[in-house]
Amino acid sequence: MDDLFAELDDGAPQELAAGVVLLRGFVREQASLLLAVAQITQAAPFRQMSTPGGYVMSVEMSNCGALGWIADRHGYRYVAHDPLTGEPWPAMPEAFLALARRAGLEAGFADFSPDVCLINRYVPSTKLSMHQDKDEADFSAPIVSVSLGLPAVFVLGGLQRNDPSQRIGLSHGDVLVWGGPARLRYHGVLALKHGNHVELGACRINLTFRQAA
Ligand code: MD3
Ligand code: FE
Repeated sequence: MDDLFAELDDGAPQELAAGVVLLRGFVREQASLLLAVAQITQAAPFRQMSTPGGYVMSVEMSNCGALGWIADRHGYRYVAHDPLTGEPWPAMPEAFLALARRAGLEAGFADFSPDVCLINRYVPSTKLSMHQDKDEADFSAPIVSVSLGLPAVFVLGGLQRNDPSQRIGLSHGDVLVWGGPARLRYHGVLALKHGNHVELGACRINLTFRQAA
């Protein structure tokens, strides 16, 4: 497990594969991000969504921004209103936008302008099965992922479901940016291991910034 977290925080962006850039320890405003997540999820509570196939996802999700990603029996899509409350999703905080832009730029993607932040909450044993992120209108925009709380093992596959995969450890404050030739690679998260994070307790939060419209 140790070398999954190799090359911890020497400051430089690491290109793990074409279009996949890891920024170890990139987040400098953890406390304010976590406060914002608490405020957002007070208005738009974390919930487990059901897939069209009838499975309940183990990860709990919420969103902020002009749009939010949802799954239900009809499929996967972006919607402007939270189906739980009927209200528009909470606005994306300026600090979220600034972080996502700064990460995109650092990874070589200028003009990243996300309209969605999907917020994923993992507790021990929560996992995310291998999938592609393909519900966005334009795949030329990258996705920026911010990891907070307990460490997780992220699985990076290829463009076909059965391609070989590699495993990457993601810790509190790490940012992963993927785009270009990597934009449609399969990926997932292994079951979260037990642990206690100083700020978040037995929990991992992942923010994914997307340009959906
Ligand atoms: C590399 N979230 O919300 S983010 C998702 O940690 C999702 O919660 C995971 O996958 C999480 O859809 C992983 C990192 C990530 C996401 C998508 C990728 C890395 C990727 C797509 C292609 C390549
Ligand atoms: Fe994904």
